Amino acid sequence: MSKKDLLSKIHLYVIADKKTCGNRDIEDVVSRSIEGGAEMIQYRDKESDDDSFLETALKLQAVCKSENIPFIVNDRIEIALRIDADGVHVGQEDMFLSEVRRKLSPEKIIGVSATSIQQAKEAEGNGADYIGIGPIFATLSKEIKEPVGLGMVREARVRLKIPFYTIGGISLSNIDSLIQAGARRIAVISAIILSDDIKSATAKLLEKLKSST
Ligand code: TZP
Ligand code: MG
Repeated sequence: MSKKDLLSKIHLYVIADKKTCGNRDIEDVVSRSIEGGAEMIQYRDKESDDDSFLETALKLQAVCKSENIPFIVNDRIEIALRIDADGVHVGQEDMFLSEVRRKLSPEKIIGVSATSIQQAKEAEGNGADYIGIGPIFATLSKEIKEPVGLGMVREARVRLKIPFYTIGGISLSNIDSLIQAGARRIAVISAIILSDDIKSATAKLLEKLKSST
């Protein structure tokens, strides 16, 4: 399947953030979220050194492979290349998108974070495969200034051609408003990872997304 077809089917993206996992076993967190219906996994870890990042990435990649879902590496492009991950996710402050694209083979997925429509359009024009839009709501998982709010979702819906994942503070308590604003894809950290029942928390969010399409 082409990455475009693949992404068109992916609505629930779970970000396995090492710091948020705390004492929880990240492999177990990922397995349970996949059981609940997570459709793509990103490994995000801003603190570990490359050796331990690599070790964890290989474990999570194996879990994703066995479940046949894409595995995306946040930030560390050299590690993504080394393990032949399905793609990378980069922020505005990371490497130029053109450089990332040059390093990765064309079938690999590149996701880019955007906090404005202008950034999102620019990434789209420069070859991103999907955009992460947010933070939509307040979040504790990333240091941010102001949430971008639902207005940006409405605008993204009209202006972007590639898939966009809304991100930031998304939970069962606000997903209805997000869907109403036009979001069909979400990327989630804490509402899933910090849940007492990861499988069920994932399944409930997926159910909401499914009933909106
Ligand atoms: N980028 C924008 S908001 C965010 C990232 C990585 C954090 C999302 O985490 P949570 O816990 O789902 O709000
Ligand atoms: Mg980054």
